Amino acid sequence: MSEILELNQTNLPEILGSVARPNYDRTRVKTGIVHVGVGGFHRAHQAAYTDRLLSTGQANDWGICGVGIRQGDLPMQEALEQQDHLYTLMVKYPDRRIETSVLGAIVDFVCGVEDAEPVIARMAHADTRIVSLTITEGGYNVAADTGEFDLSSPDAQHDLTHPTKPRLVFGYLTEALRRRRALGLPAFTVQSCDNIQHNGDLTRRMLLGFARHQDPELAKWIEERASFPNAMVDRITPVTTDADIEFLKSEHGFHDRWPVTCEPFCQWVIEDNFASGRPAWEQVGAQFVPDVVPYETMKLRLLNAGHSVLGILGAVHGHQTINDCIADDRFAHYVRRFMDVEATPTLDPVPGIELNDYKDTLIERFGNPNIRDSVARICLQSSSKLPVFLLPTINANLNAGRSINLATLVIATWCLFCDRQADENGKPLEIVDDLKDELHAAARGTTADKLSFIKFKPVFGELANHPQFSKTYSEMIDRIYANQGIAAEMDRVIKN
Ligand code: CS2
Repeated sequence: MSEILELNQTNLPEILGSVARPNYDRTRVKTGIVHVGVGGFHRAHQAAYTDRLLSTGQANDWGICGVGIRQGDLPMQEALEQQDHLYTLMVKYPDRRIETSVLGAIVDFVCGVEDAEPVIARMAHADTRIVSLTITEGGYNVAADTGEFDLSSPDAQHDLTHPTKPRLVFGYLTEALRRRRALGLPAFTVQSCDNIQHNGDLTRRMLLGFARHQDPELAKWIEERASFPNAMVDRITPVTTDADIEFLKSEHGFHDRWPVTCEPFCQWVIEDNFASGRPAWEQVGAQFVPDVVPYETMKLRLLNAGHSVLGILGAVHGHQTINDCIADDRFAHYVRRFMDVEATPTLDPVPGIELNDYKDTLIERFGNPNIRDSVARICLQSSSKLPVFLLPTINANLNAGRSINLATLVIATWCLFCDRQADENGKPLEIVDDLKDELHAAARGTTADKLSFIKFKPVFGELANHPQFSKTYSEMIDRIYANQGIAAEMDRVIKN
């Protein structure tokens, strides 16, 4: 076998012609976007759109500089640095085809872990017009009780008094904006690309919440000059596996330390509210709309909730992947019923989208046998997902007197998961969640008090006090704790 090439700019021409690669001169690309939180999703989504736009030859101002501000970002920085920030996108089709391209939109990477200065300087640089974020829910530092910026967190306290040595993204943004104001530069757009409801509004509230306490004058300037577009982001991006890395070696003869895999589907619906210009992402498939809310609500309540339905029920039943769940007719039928009977009645019409088609596409996407998205990934951090994906649907249906059974079984099964930490065949299931201990303790209380789990207010709020919900839930708990199996309970719920 011939030598395996390391992926980098020098070796790029040697890589097999079947692999697409940047057709633009990366040395001429300026970094108009600074992105915090370079993980799989950013690389399969925003950076992939941007790569395609750079390929048109008319967007040279919009390269991306990756930023890491946490210890956990270092492995990605290291991998990318060794390959001149090139990486491979492997798009996996249902017919088992894999479309392989090397992307070049990330042209630089700076890290703030040891020294914040290079990151602040890059954000404050005249070329920077957008700072975008995929920092996950936890990165927004929201106080659970008020929904406002959590000033009491140790990192927030630190950042308030150490403006040039920030730890939180909001400390970095504030300092960079302070410098821009001093230099007479325009403010930038802060663009959240996290899968969070009203992500732009949340970012704005958190940044201003922080800045007002550090420098009220500056906060006013930010409020007037910066912008925070909301967006709905969508592309299923499973965790990269060693098999993906091996595939590139054996099929294409090169070594990428950290490729990213994803499905063919890709969607980005963005509010057109950019303080200092933006790439023409609409030329490569993004959609700019005046109001993102109907799109994001549809996505959270159908796609993400659908994932949680399959992920939690599937994990306890013993399925490994979302496509395994869809290959099981009972699960495919259950999730579609959930979408039709419980989620859809809570949605407003979405401009340009026929919900039945959207749901058909979702079932196809979930069923893609090549994507092998693990139920474990879906179950990660359920304590921050379910209050956004599933509980609003339950609450809306309770208020309207509609069915809640399909969704309630997911909550009861999540209790069993957190209590037993094993599937029905006795195989261990791990709770990977910031509230792991609290969830386990609440679930363990079920034998003494059937409602113990749902009395955990940081996740469920007042739901346990709702008579219809607590009745439905406790009857389900009785049956599934009697070890009759999740499948039997799913059948019972579908029949009723
Ligand atoms: C998933 C999402 O984490 C989850 O529970 O539902 O990561 C989902 O794959 C993405 O939002 C798709 O855009």
